Amino acid sequence: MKLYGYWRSSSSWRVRIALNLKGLDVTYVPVNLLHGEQLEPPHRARNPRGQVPVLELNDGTQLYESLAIVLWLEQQVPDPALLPAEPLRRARAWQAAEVVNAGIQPLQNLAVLKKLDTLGADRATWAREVIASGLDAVESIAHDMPGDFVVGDRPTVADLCLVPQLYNARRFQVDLEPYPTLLSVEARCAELPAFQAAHPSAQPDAIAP
Ligand SMILES: N[C@@H](CCC(=O)N[C@@H](CS)C(=O)NCC(=O)O)C(=O)O
Repeated sequence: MKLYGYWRSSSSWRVRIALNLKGLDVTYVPVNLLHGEQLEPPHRARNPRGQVPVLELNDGTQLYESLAIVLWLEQQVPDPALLPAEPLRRARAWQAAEVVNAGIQPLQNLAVLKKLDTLGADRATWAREVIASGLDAVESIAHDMPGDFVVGDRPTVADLCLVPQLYNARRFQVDLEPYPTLLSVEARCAELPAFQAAHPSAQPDAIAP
């Protein structure tokens, strides 16, 4: 399989973690978002939205939307499960993932920030506000669920979404002090090789700071 992604793309990072946790090897194909490669015809043919990630399956089928990709992976390789079996835990994991996937990331992705620039808006203040508001919700979910990870003792789709979002929050200098549970989950994730190998700095297209 091939994963079309970008080193610092949080959605690509989610899929990299899922692939690593499930022990799946893929060929990583960088798409340079800063050069606009995502908007060029070859990538639009893979994803008409002009976004990464795209997972290309062995038969050439292409999947986009990171959570749809995670669902596909979950059915191909059920163990380790990224969606808990217990109904409440499963719903909470999905809830936390959706807060990030639908409630934070689309409001402060590259395309939105560029649009804000054209409107003369303060992109950093906007990003900080939407990130903090979403993290407030995820902190409350994680705080109420026992375990080392967002919803229990094993990483789930919620952790896949959380870890890249915290990295992104730091880029925007969001104050993370109000999120002690999330910081402790992040530290636990950072101990796992699957998370370490998925980190942006470990990707072949990473740009040195
Ligand atoms: N909901 C989508 C979001 C995909 C997305 O926003 N990708 C960003 C990178 S994280 C992107 O490709 N941005 C390119 C652009 O905005 O031009 C997913 O989860 O896959």
